[in-house]
Amino acid sequence: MEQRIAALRRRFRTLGIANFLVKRPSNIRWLCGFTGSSGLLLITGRNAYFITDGRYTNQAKEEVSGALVYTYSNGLNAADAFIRELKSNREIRFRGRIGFEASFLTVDFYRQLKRTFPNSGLVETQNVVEELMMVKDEYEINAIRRAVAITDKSLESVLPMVKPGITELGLAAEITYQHVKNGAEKNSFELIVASGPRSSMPHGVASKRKIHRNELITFDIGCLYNGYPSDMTRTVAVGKVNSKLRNIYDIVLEAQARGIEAAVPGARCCDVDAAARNFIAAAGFGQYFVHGLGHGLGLEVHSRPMVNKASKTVLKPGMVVTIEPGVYIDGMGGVRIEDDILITENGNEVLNRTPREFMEL
Ligand SMILES: [Mn+2]
Repeated sequence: MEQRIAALRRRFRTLGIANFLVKRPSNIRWLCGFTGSSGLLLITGRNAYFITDGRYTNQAKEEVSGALVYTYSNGLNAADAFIRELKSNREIRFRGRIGFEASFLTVDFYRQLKRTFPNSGLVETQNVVEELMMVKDEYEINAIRRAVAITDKSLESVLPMVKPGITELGLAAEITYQHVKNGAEKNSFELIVASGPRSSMPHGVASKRKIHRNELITFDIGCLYNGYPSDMTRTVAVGKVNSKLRNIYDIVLEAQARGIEAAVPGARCCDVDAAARNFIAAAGFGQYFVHGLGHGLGLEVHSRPMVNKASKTVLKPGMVVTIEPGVYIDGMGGVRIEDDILITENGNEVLNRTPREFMEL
Protein backbone atom coordinates (compact mmCIF):
# COMPACT_ATOMS: atom_id res chain seq x y z
CA MET A 1 0.00 0.00 0.00
CA GLU A 2 2.81 2.42 0.87
CA GLN A 3 4.35 1.80 -2.54
CA ARG A 4 1.09 2.74 -4.20
CA ILE A 5 0.86 5.96 -2.19
CA ALA A 6 4.50 6.67 -3.07
CA ALA A 7 3.71 6.18 -6.75
CA LEU A 8 0.91 8.72 -6.43
CA ARG A 9 3.23 11.21 -4.72
CA ARG A 10 5.67 10.92 -7.63
CA ARG A 11 2.92 12.40 -9.81
CA PHE A 12 2.53 15.52 -7.61
CA ARG A 13 5.18 17.65 -9.31
CA THR A 14 3.80 17.10 -12.81
CA LEU A 15 0.29 17.81 -11.58
CA GLY A 16 1.44 20.98 -9.78
CA ILE A 17 0.04 19.89 -6.42
CA ALA A 18 1.32 19.26 -2.90
CA ASN A 19 -1.63 17.14 -1.70
CA PHE A 20 -4.20 14.84 -3.22
CA LEU A 21 -7.74 14.24 -2.05
CA VAL A 22 -9.17 10.81 -2.94
CA LYS A 23 -12.92 10.27 -2.89
CA ARG A 24 -13.61 7.40 -5.31
CA PRO A 25 -14.10 4.29 -3.12
CA SER A 26 -12.20 1.92 -5.43
CA ASN A 27 -9.23 4.32 -5.53
CA ILE A 28 -9.29 4.58 -1.74
CA ARG A 29 -9.34 0.79 -1.54
CA TRP A 30 -6.38 0.46 -3.88
CA LEU A 31 -4.33 3.07 -2.01
CA CYS A 32 -5.01 2.13 1.63
CA GLY A 33 -7.09 -1.06 1.72
CA PHE A 34 -10.42 0.30 3.01
CA THR A 35 -13.33 -1.57 1.42
CA GLY A 36 -16.24 0.46 2.80
CA SER A 37 -18.37 2.78 0.72
CA SER A 38 -17.72 6.15 2.34
CA GLY A 39 -14.48 7.83 3.24
CA LEU A 40 -11.95 10.48 2.33
CA LEU A 41 -8.23 9.92 1.89
CA LEU A 42 -5.87 12.89 1.99
CA ILE A 43 -2.34 12.23 0.79
CA THR A 44 0.17 14.94 1.64
CA GLY A 45 3.84 15.03 0.76
CA ARG A 46 4.63 13.20 3.97
CA ASN A 47 1.50 11.68 5.44
CA ALA A 48 -1.75 10.04 4.55
CA TYR A 49 -4.98 10.60 6.48
CA PHE A 50 -8.12 8.53 6.12
CA ILE A 51 -11.39 9.92 7.44
CA THR A 52 -14.61 7.92 7.66
CA ASP A 53 -17.72 7.76 9.82
CA GLY A 54 -18.46 5.90 13.03
CA ARG A 55 -20.07 2.92 11.30
CA TYR A 56 -16.64 1.99 9.99
CA THR A 57 -14.45 2.53 13.07
CA ASN A 58 -13.55 -1.14 13.52
CA GLN A 59 -13.42 -1.97 9.83
CA ALA A 60 -11.10 0.95 9.13
CA LYS A 61 -8.79 -0.08 11.96
CA GLU A 62 -8.63 -3.60 10.55
CA GLU A 63 -8.26 -2.76 6.88
CA VAL A 64 -6.40 0.50 6.47
CA SER A 65 -2.66 0.48 6.14
CA GLY A 66 -0.32 3.32 5.27
CA ALA A 67 -2.68 6.04 6.50
CA LEU A 68 -3.70 7.49 9.87
CA VAL A 69 -7.37 6.78 10.54
CA TYR A 70 -9.90 9.24 11.96
CA THR A 71 -13.59 8.55 12.42
CA TYR A 72 -16.33 11.01 13.20
CA SER A 73 -19.66 10.25 14.84
CA ASN A 74 -21.81 13.34 14.64
CA GLY A 75 -25.00 14.01 12.79
CA LEU A 76 -23.41 15.97 9.97
CA ASN A 77 -23.64 14.85 6.38
CA ALA A 78 -20.43 13.37 4.99
CA ALA A 79 -19.22 16.51 3.19
CA ASP A 80 -19.75 18.71 6.26
CA ALA A 81 -18.02 16.17 8.50
CA PHE A 82 -15.01 15.76 6.19
CA ILE A 83 -14.58 19.54 5.99
CA ARG A 84 -14.81 19.85 9.76
CA GLU A 85 -12.13 17.17 10.25
CA LEU A 86 -9.81 18.75 7.71
CA LYS A 87 -10.26 22.12 9.36
CA SER A 88 -10.25 21.34 13.07
CA ASN A 89 -8.37 18.07 13.53
CA ARG A 90 -4.96 19.32 14.65
CA GLU A 91 -3.21 16.12 13.65
CA ILE A 92 -4.19 16.58 10.02
CA ARG A 93 -1.73 19.02 8.47
CA PHE A 94 -1.36 20.08 4.90
CA ARG A 95 -0.28 23.10 2.97
CA GLY A 96 -0.09 23.98 -0.66
CA ARG A 97 -2.26 23.08 -3.59
CA ILE A 98 -4.75 20.25 -3.36
CA GLY A 99 -5.51 17.99 -6.31
CA PHE A 100 -8.95 16.38 -6.36
CA GLU A 101 -10.87 13.91 -8.50
CA ALA A 102 -13.12 16.12 -10.60
CA SER A 103 -15.45 13.24 -11.45
CA PHE A 104 -16.02 12.16 -7.86
CA LEU A 105 -16.26 15.27 -5.68
CA THR A 106 -19.76 16.68 -5.30
CA VAL A 107 -20.31 20.32 -6.16
CA ASP A 108 -21.34 20.89 -2.55
CA PHE A 109 -18.07 19.43 -1.22
CA TYR A 110 -16.04 21.40 -3.73
CA ARG A 111 -17.71 24.67 -2.75
CA GLN A 112 -17.16 24.00 0.95
CA LEU A 113 -13.50 23.17 0.37
CA LYS A 114 -13.04 26.38 -1.56
CA ARG A 115 -14.74 28.42 1.10
CA THR A 116 -12.92 26.78 4.01
CA PHE A 117 -9.42 26.79 2.50
CA PRO A 118 -9.47 29.86 0.25
CA ASN A 119 -5.70 30.00 -0.08
CA SER A 120 -5.00 26.35 -0.88
CA GLY A 121 -5.65 26.33 -4.59
CA LEU A 122 -7.81 23.44 -5.77
CA VAL A 123 -6.61 21.56 -8.84
CA GLU A 124 -9.01 19.45 -10.91
CA THR A 125 -7.59 16.11 -12.00
CA GLN A 126 -8.88 13.16 -14.02
CA ASN A 127 -7.85 9.50 -13.83
CA VAL A 128 -4.67 10.06 -11.80
CA VAL A 129 -5.09 7.01 -9.54
CA GLU A 130 -6.91 5.09 -12.28
CA GLU A 131 -3.83 5.28 -14.48
CA LEU A 132 -1.56 4.04 -11.70
CA MET A 133 -3.92 1.08 -11.33
CA MET A 134 -3.73 -0.05 -14.96
CA VAL A 135 -0.81 -2.45 -14.56
CA LYS A 136 -1.76 -5.17 -12.10
CA ASP A 137 0.51 -6.83 -9.56
CA GLU A 138 0.60 -10.56 -8.93
CA TYR A 139 -2.03 -10.48 -6.18
CA GLU A 140 -4.44 -8.62 -8.46
CA ILE A 141 -3.81 -10.92 -11.43
CA ASN A 142 -4.36 -14.00 -9.27
CA ALA A 143 -7.63 -12.57 -7.98
CA ILE A 144 -8.84 -11.90 -11.54
CA ARG A 145 -7.78 -15.43 -12.56
CA ARG A 146 -9.87 -16.88 -9.74
CA ALA A 147 -12.88 -14.73 -10.61
CA VAL A 148 -12.61 -15.79 -14.27
CA ALA A 149 -12.32 -19.48 -13.33
CA ILE A 150 -15.40 -19.19 -11.10
CA THR A 151 -17.43 -17.61 -13.91
CA ASP A 152 -16.27 -20.28 -16.38
CA LYS A 153 -17.35 -23.02 -14.01
CA SER A 154 -20.63 -21.33 -13.13
CA LEU A 155 -21.74 -20.93 -16.75
CA GLU A 156 -20.82 -24.54 -17.45
CA SER A 157 -23.07 -25.66 -14.58
CA VAL A 158 -25.98 -23.52 -15.72
CA LEU A 159 -25.98 -24.18 -19.49
CA PRO A 160 -27.79 -27.55 -19.04
CA MET A 161 -30.66 -25.65 -17.37
CA VAL A 162 -31.24 -23.52 -20.46
CA LYS A 163 -34.60 -24.84 -21.71
CA PRO A 164 -37.71 -23.25 -23.18
CA GLY A 165 -39.88 -22.03 -20.32
CA ILE A 166 -37.20 -20.90 -17.86
CA THR A 167 -36.96 -17.11 -17.52
CA GLU A 168 -33.92 -14.91 -18.00
CA LEU A 169 -34.13 -13.97 -14.31
CA GLY A 170 -34.27 -17.65 -13.41
CA LEU A 171 -31.04 -18.26 -15.30
CA ALA A 172 -29.43 -15.16 -13.74
CA ALA A 173 -30.39 -16.46 -10.28
CA GLU A 174 -28.78 -19.84 -11.02
CA ILE A 175 -25.57 -18.16 -12.17
CA THR A 176 -25.55 -15.93 -9.07
CA TYR A 177 -25.93 -19.02 -6.87
CA GLN A 178 -23.11 -20.84 -8.67
CA HIS A 179 -20.84 -17.79 -8.42
CA VAL A 180 -21.20 -17.63 -4.65
CA LYS A 181 -21.12 -21.42 -4.21
CA ASN A 182 -17.87 -21.52 -6.17
CA GLY A 183 -16.19 -18.94 -3.94
CA ALA A 184 -17.11 -15.49 -5.25
CA GLU A 185 -18.24 -12.62 -3.02
CA LYS A 186 -21.00 -11.57 -5.40
CA ASN A 187 -21.74 -10.77 -9.01
CA SER A 188 -19.50 -8.04 -10.38
CA PHE A 189 -22.45 -6.25 -12.05
CA GLU A 190 -26.15 -6.80 -12.71
CA LEU A 191 -26.11 -9.92 -14.88
CA ILE A 192 -27.23 -9.66 -18.48
CA VAL A 193 -29.31 -12.55 -19.75
CA ALA A 194 -30.95 -11.33 -22.95
CA SER A 195 -32.93 -13.76 -25.10
CA GLY A 196 -34.55 -13.60 -28.53
CA PRO A 197 -35.15 -10.02 -29.71
CA ARG A 198 -33.85 -8.75 -26.36
CA SER A 199 -30.37 -10.00 -27.32
CA SER A 200 -30.20 -6.96 -29.61
CA MET A 201 -29.93 -4.77 -26.48
CA PRO A 202 -26.25 -4.60 -25.54
CA HIS A 203 -27.27 -3.95 -21.92
CA GLY A 204 -30.40 -6.08 -21.62
CA VAL A 205 -30.31 -7.04 -17.95
CA ALA A 206 -32.22 -10.24 -17.14
CA SER A 207 -36.01 -9.87 -17.30
CA LYS A 208 -39.06 -12.05 -16.67
CA ARG A 209 -39.09 -13.11 -20.32
CA LYS A 210 -39.27 -16.87 -20.88
CA ILE A 211 -36.76 -18.59 -23.14
CA HIS A 212 -38.24 -19.87 -26.43
CA ARG A 213 -37.04 -22.44 -28.90
CA ASN A 214 -34.96 -21.28 -31.90
CA GLU A 215 -33.51 -18.06 -30.54
CA LEU A 216 -30.25 -16.65 -29.22
CA ILE A 217 -29.41 -15.91 -25.59
CA THR A 218 -26.61 -13.55 -24.60
CA PHE A 219 -25.10 -14.12 -21.16
CA ASP A 220 -22.86 -11.28 -19.95
CA ILE A 221 -21.81 -12.39 -16.50
CA GLY A 222 -19.08 -11.87 -13.94
CA CYS A 223 -18.23 -12.17 -10.27
CA LEU A 224 -15.85 -10.68 -7.71
CA TYR A 225 -13.02 -12.53 -6.02
CA ASN A 226 -11.11 -10.54 -3.39
CA GLY A 227 -12.71 -7.48 -4.94
CA TYR A 228 -11.48 -8.20 -8.47
CA PRO A 229 -13.87 -8.99 -11.30
CA SER A 230 -14.43 -11.37 -14.14
CA ASP A 231 -16.52 -10.23 -17.10
CA MET A 232 -17.44 -12.76 -19.78
CA THR A 233 -20.04 -12.86 -22.55
CA ARG A 234 -21.28 -15.87 -24.48
CA THR A 235 -24.11 -15.97 -26.99
CA VAL A 236 -25.70 -19.39 -27.42
CA ALA A 237 -28.54 -20.72 -29.54
CA VAL A 238 -31.51 -22.62 -28.17
CA GLY A 239 -32.35 -24.87 -31.12
CA LYS A 240 -31.81 -23.41 -34.60
CA VAL A 241 -31.49 -19.75 -35.50
CA ASN A 242 -31.81 -18.14 -38.93
CA SER A 243 -28.83 -18.02 -41.26
CA LYS A 244 -28.36 -14.27 -40.83
CA LEU A 245 -27.79 -14.61 -37.07
CA ARG A 246 -25.67 -17.69 -37.62
CA ASN A 247 -23.52 -15.70 -40.05
CA ILE A 248 -23.26 -12.76 -37.63
CA TYR A 249 -21.96 -15.16 -35.00
CA ASP A 250 -19.05 -16.18 -37.21
CA ILE A 251 -18.25 -12.55 -38.02
CA VAL A 252 -18.21 -11.53 -34.35
CA LEU A 253 -16.10 -14.58 -33.47
CA GLU A 254 -13.52 -13.74 -36.12
CA ALA A 255 -13.54 -10.05 -35.11
CA GLN A 256 -12.85 -11.09 -31.52
CA ALA A 257 -9.97 -13.33 -32.64
CA ARG A 258 -8.47 -10.36 -34.51
CA GLY A 259 -8.89 -8.11 -31.50
CA ILE A 260 -7.20 -10.65 -29.23
CA GLU A 261 -4.36 -11.10 -31.70
CA ALA A 262 -3.77 -7.35 -31.75
CA ALA A 263 -3.80 -6.97 -27.94
CA VAL A 264 -0.06 -7.24 -27.32
CA PRO A 265 2.41 -5.07 -25.42
CA GLY A 266 3.23 -1.91 -27.35
CA ALA A 267 -0.09 -1.80 -29.21
CA ARG A 268 -2.28 1.27 -28.84
CA CYS A 269 -5.80 0.51 -27.61
CA CYS A 270 -7.34 2.35 -30.61
CA ASP A 271 -5.47 0.02 -32.97
CA VAL A 272 -6.71 -3.05 -31.09
CA ASP A 273 -10.24 -1.68 -31.43
CA ALA A 274 -9.66 -1.10 -35.16
CA ALA A 275 -8.42 -4.66 -35.73
CA ALA A 276 -11.83 -6.01 -34.71
CA ARG A 277 -13.95 -3.10 -35.93
CA ASN A 278 -12.50 -3.08 -39.47
CA PHE A 279 -13.34 -6.74 -39.89
CA ILE A 280 -16.97 -6.19 -38.83
CA ALA A 281 -17.21 -3.12 -41.09
CA ALA A 282 -15.80 -5.02 -44.08
CA ALA A 283 -18.46 -7.69 -43.51
CA GLY A 284 -21.11 -4.98 -43.78
CA PHE A 285 -22.12 -4.72 -40.12
CA GLY A 286 -20.07 -1.72 -38.98
CA GLN A 287 -23.12 0.35 -38.07
CA TYR A 288 -24.35 -2.41 -35.74
CA PHE A 289 -21.21 -2.52 -33.56
CA VAL A 290 -22.25 0.34 -31.33
CA HIS A 291 -19.73 0.28 -28.47
CA GLY A 292 -16.01 0.13 -27.81
CA LEU A 293 -14.15 -3.16 -28.17
CA GLY A 294 -13.35 -3.54 -24.49
CA HIS A 295 -12.14 -2.10 -21.22
CA GLY A 296 -9.63 -2.68 -18.47
CA LEU A 297 -10.55 -4.88 -15.50
CA GLY A 298 -9.71 -3.78 -11.99
CA LEU A 299 -11.44 -2.84 -8.75
CA GLU A 300 -14.00 -1.27 -11.07
CA VAL A 301 -15.39 -3.63 -13.72
CA HIS A 302 -14.98 -0.86 -16.27
CA SER A 303 -11.46 0.37 -15.60
CA ARG A 304 -8.80 2.02 -17.66
CA PRO A 305 -7.47 1.46 -20.22
CA MET A 306 -10.60 1.74 -22.36
CA VAL A 307 -10.18 -0.21 -25.59
CA ASN A 308 -11.99 2.06 -28.03
CA LYS A 309 -11.45 4.31 -31.05
CA ALA A 310 -10.30 7.25 -28.95
CA SER A 311 -7.88 5.52 -26.56
CA LYS A 312 -4.21 6.09 -27.38
CA THR A 313 -3.08 4.19 -24.27
CA VAL A 314 -0.30 1.73 -25.07
CA LEU A 315 -0.80 -1.79 -23.71
CA LYS A 316 1.78 -3.03 -21.20
CA PRO A 317 2.45 -6.40 -19.58
CA GLY A 318 0.27 -6.77 -16.49
CA MET A 319 -2.75 -4.96 -17.93
CA VAL A 320 -5.96 -6.97 -18.11
CA VAL A 321 -8.55 -5.97 -20.72
CA THR A 322 -11.75 -7.39 -22.12
CA ILE A 323 -12.19 -7.96 -25.85
CA GLU A 324 -15.91 -7.95 -26.61
CA PRO A 325 -17.11 -7.11 -30.11
CA GLY A 326 -20.84 -7.30 -30.78
CA VAL A 327 -23.36 -6.92 -33.60
CA TYR A 328 -26.95 -6.02 -32.70
CA ILE A 329 -29.84 -6.06 -35.19
CA ASP A 330 -32.85 -4.30 -33.72
CA GLY A 331 -35.88 -6.56 -33.40
CA MET A 332 -34.03 -9.69 -34.51
CA GLY A 333 -31.22 -10.35 -32.09
CA GLY A 334 -27.58 -9.79 -31.37
CA VAL A 335 -24.28 -11.53 -30.74
CA ARG A 336 -21.48 -10.53 -28.37
CA ILE A 337 -18.47 -12.63 -27.37
CA GLU A 338 -16.23 -11.42 -24.54
CA ASP A 339 -13.10 -12.73 -22.88
CA ASP A 340 -10.64 -11.36 -20.33
CA ILE A 341 -7.09 -10.99 -21.65
CA LEU A 342 -3.89 -10.62 -19.64
CA ILE A 343 -1.19 -8.74 -21.52
CA THR A 344 2.11 -10.59 -21.08
CA GLU A 345 5.75 -9.86 -22.00
CA ASN A 346 5.41 -11.82 -25.24
CA GLY A 347 1.80 -11.31 -26.22
CA ASN A 348 -1.24 -12.19 -24.18
CA GLU A 349 -3.07 -14.90 -22.34
CA VAL A 350 -6.81 -15.46 -22.66
CA LEU A 351 -7.89 -16.16 -19.11
CA ASN A 352 -11.31 -17.68 -19.88
CA ARG A 353 -11.60 -21.37 -20.69
CA THR A 354 -15.26 -21.40 -21.80
CA PRO A 355 -15.37 -22.45 -25.48
CA ARG A 356 -16.20 -19.72 -27.98
CA GLU A 357 -17.42 -21.89 -30.85
CA PHE A 358 -21.10 -21.58 -31.85
CA MET A 359 -23.12 -23.57 -29.38
CA GLU A 360 -26.57 -25.03 -30.04
CA LEU A 361 -28.33 -26.19 -26.89
MN1 LIG B 1 -17.27 -6.14 -20.36
